[in-house]
Amino acid sequence: MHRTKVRVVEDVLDANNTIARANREDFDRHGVTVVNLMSAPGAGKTRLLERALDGLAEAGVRAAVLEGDVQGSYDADRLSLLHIPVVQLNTDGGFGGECHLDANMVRSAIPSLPLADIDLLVIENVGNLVCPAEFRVGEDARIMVCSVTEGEDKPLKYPLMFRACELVIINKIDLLEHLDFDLERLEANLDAVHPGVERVRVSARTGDGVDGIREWLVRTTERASAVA
Ligand SMILES: Nc1nc2c(ncn2[C@@H]2O[C@H](COP(=O)(O)OP(=O)(O)O)[C@@H](O)[C@H]2O)c(=O)[nH]1
Ligand SMILES: [Mg+2]
Repeated sequence: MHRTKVRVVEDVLDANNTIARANREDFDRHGVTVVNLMSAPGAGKTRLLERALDGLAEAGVRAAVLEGDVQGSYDADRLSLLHIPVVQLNTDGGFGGECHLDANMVRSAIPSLPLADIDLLVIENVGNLVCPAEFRVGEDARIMVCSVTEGEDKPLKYPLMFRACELVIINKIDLLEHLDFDLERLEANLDAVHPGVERVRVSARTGDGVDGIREWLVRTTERASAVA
């Protein structure tokens, strides 16, 4: 009985990986670098994108966003103000209100994406600390956002999310003076599950540290297009 359940999960993930590879081929064919942005709900993904994507065109990177939400288009509406292409993907519309994006959902959005006109696609995943890490969607890199209001223990409690990423953004540092939060302890917990993972300390509210994210996005886009 137990073994049957395990088999079903393996099959689902195998099928997902096959579709993720097809997505990746489509992105590569158009020379588009894809970044999967993950976090708990409210960690600041959309606010960070509002900050970090502003000014990216001046750095030579044409960006678009694929916005994943269970329902609604609140974040997509906010990001549209940046005058970049934004495509909304709702998981309640035929996808059962899933708590993460999977490769098939992203595949369904590909015809709506202007792949020929962009260099970078950022996918804002559904806010969740467990499922998004299990489902590759055809991305080149993953960013995990954790905010200082979530507690220092999150890397230890949700290690997969913190292991399955190339950059960790520690957000909301403007709030540190009001909190009983130990940044060094968070970073030590991070190193315990993903030793040496690249990290930046930022405040999407004040803009402190956001240049580091913009530089990382430019670097990652240049590196991926050099390999392609
Ligand atoms: N104080 C503070 N609030 C922030 C910061 N980043 C985001 N927020 C707030 O946190 C809430 C959730 O942000 P949002 O970007 O919607 O999070 P998402 O659900 O991860 O996309 C909003 O009220 C933001 O204004 C930050 O750096 N500092
Ligand atoms: Mg959001």
